[in-house]
Amino acid sequence: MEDHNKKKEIEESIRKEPDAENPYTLLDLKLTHVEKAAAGIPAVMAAFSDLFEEKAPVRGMRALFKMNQMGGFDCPSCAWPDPDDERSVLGEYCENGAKALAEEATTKKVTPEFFKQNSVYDLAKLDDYQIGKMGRLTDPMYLPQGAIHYQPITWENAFKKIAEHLNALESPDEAAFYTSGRTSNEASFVYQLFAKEFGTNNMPDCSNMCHETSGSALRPTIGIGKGTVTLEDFYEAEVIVIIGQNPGTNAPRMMSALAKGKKNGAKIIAVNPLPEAGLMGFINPQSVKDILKGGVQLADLYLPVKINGDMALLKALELLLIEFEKKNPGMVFDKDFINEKTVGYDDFIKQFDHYNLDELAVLSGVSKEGLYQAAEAIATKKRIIFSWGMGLTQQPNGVDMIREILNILLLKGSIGKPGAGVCPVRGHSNVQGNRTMMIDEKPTDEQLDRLENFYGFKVPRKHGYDVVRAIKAIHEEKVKVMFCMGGNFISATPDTTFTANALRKLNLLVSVSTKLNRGHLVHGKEALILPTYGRSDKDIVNGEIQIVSTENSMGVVQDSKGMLDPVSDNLVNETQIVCRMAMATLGERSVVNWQRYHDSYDAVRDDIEQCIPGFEDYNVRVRQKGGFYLPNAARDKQYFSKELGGRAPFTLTEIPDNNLAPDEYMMATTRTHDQFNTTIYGLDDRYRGIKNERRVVFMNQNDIDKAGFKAGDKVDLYNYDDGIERVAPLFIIVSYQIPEKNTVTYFPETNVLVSVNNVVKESNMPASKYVKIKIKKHDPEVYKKVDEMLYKGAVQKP
Ligand SMILES: Nc1nc2c(c(=O)[nH]1)N[C@H]1C(S)=C(S)[C@@H](COP(=O)(O)OP(=O)(O)OC[C@H]3O[C@@H](n4cnc5c(=O)[nH]c(N)nc54)[C@H](O)[C@@H]3O)O[C@H]1N2
Ligand SMILES: Nc1nc2c(c(=O)[nH]1)N[C@H]1C(S)=C(S)[C@@H](COP(=O)(O)OP(=O)(O)OC[C@H]3O[C@@H](n4cnc5c(=O)[nH]c(N)nc54)[C@H](O)[C@@H]3O)O[C@H]1N2
Ligand SMILES: [Mo]
Repeated sequence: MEDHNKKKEIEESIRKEPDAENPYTLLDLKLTHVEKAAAGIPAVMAAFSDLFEEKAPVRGMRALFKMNQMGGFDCPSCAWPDPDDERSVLGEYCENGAKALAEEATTKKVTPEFFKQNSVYDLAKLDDYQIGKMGRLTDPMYLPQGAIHYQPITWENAFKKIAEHLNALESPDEAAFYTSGRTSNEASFVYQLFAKEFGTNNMPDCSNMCHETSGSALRPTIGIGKGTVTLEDFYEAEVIVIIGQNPGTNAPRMMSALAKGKKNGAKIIAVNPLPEAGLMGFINPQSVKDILKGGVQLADLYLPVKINGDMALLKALELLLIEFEKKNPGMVFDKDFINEKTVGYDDFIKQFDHYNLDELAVLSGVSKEGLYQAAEAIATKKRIIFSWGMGLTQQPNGVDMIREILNILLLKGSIGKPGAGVCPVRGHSNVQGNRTMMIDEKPTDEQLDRLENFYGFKVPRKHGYDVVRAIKAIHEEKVKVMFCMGGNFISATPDTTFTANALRKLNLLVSVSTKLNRGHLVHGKEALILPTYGRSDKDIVNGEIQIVSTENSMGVVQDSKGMLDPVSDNLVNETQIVCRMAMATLGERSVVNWQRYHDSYDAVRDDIEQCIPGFEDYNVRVRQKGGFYLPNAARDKQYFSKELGGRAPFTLTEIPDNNLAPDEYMMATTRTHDQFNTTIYGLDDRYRGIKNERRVVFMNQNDIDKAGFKAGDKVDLYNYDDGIERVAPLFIIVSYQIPEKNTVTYFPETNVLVSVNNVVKESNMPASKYVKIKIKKHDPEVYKKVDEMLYKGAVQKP
């Protein structure tokens, strides 16, 4: 409660500070201790306190007990799967799931009256934390050209406006349809169907900033762009390598799976520049015994890799495995698997003539002992899982690094068998389902053929814009209308100044949202906000509560049924929004019966079944306890690349040159324990010992000394990619256990430093964990250097 009051006080104090000149202020940073284990009692306390803060204790608590239960609703937070059989009586949720729910269940409202009182200009001056705390959107709102206040609009007129704008375009490719990853399978399917019938594949989505890299590596190698393991596999594994991922914060329920695997004998290896609490230990908040003894140690081995040192580390493991195999032929590699299931083994082995361990150790930042221990841990084992997150996917050579992981698993035959395989841990709760439903800027011909055959209209074949290409196309005014199905485009994307300037050129920006965010404030010439239901809300169509379905990280499709009374009677569900937009825009042109989809999710599911393999008997199986697994040939029968007759190729990759100038540092942008992407729950990062401030930069003490700084100093961060000066003003130096020359900051605040051209090779994702920065003493006048239209994100002057 005390914490809660403190938070309120801060919230109010910032709001009282309307310093229009210099918008950058710091809060009262407090450093506590860095946690050695995640979860435990403080996690439970934190979860409940958020429900109070959102003025939703009773409805929130009732909902918590339904979350991730059979017959309940899918947690809106991460995409970690639920156990197939029994679910914990205390609820299959975690602290961060509870916070996500509190955000959604909040009874605070953003009403037409609110918009009358607050202009977009005033609201944009607030930070993302303050904006998010305003509450749930209650009514459709319209911002006319030149206006600074959104005004109410009827749903019918909103759809008319969208139709007018879309139909006025010279080509359908002048529109882009963005998707964040919470949208259900049903809404996703009709959404992409509409975009294709309208005539474009411009469907940038959050995958383009998240796991596109994983898909780009996995598909050509193992024939499917998804993971190959189930939850059971975690319980049966002998070794689990967690690389570039922070499960304690971002997939907390993964911790119970790791603890169970560990209890069954698995060794856990963590590869991360930061010793994250959730990698080091776990205190199961649902086990009294665990709490009393302070939890279980998780990582048996922690390798403090340098940012982007992972490629050198993986090559070092391979070099050692090759050496071990030479000494003990047949003991380390799975020769039968290599012969029958792979291609390119000889060339792969040959490259290692050029590598030596000393060099690889230096490049990776990990000691030779550490590398030896890791190689020994996997040398004689076959049930090996590699799981990864943004630490790998948001690196310029992320695709190659994931291929290198696959190389190791192929050497060991550790894929498509119990206890073994790849686990890209997805972000948004239905981001994987969105892709299965063909929300993709580059759908395959096979997918398009099926749609075309079923519906009988000519589908566009030209690939569309992904996120980075969409930003550039908007900047060049090649895209004039953007429709966002969820998400917060301006805050989630890189190069905030560039992107903001692009978005302002749009003729129309439409956002389908649950809550107010910066995406509504950095708008086009005209803008619309369309309020919709969240996952936990009752979704009633024709008098009946509907179920929707989602797919988790492990390819399980299951139902989700909301149970909270919506905050307003004027919300429309996402599927109906799409159907009404389609009818308004396409009218007689359409061959699709949109009214049928509008009236029944079952009808949508019946047609998904016709167009997407693996959904046979969709309406029946989705209602079965625990849902159903989608087919996965790599997992089910070790059938990999179709082009190679079912085999998987070894891939040759290179180690990047990561040299930095003496005054340069490498910056990775990450999440705190108190945010969901751009939704900021609070201002702490408990596990890393940070309280009350987000504008911090983690540095190694030696770097701090060498640069003549002290911990606690105020600094400005700069990036100079493409010969442009980008600045993020006013950060506090925090001395941290992090490799030298490496720094970590939080996004979205530092997205302003990520060049739109700093992308991952092949997947074209922003490389937001590989940003070269310079750190300078804070200049009180620095805000004047910031584009006058832009501070704390982006602000448009009235
Ligand atoms: N509570 C909560 N849950 C979430 C989210 C959230 O914001 N909040 N977001 C959701 C989404 S969309 C996603 S994609 C996932 C993201 O989940 P994660 O992938 O865990 O996300 P990040 O916090 O970006 O950071 C990943 C880790 O990468 C490490 N890292 C940085 N650079 C490197 C490197 O060069 N090498 C290695 N080995 N590690 C590196 C960082 O130290 C950090 O521990 O979580 C999902 N779940
Ligand atoms: N620098 C840097 N940038 C990053 C990342 C990083 O690690 N570093 N991570 C990237 C990653 S992994 C991702 S996935 C993206 C996330 O990018 P986005 O998915 O665009 O961002 P979110 O913050 O998840 O979107 C939050 C908004 O979604 C809306 N919303 C929530 N629930 C619903 C719903 O059920 N329906 C609808 N219609 N709207 C809803 C709310 O209005 C809320 O404000 O950010 C990326 N950006
Ligand atoms: Mo993500």
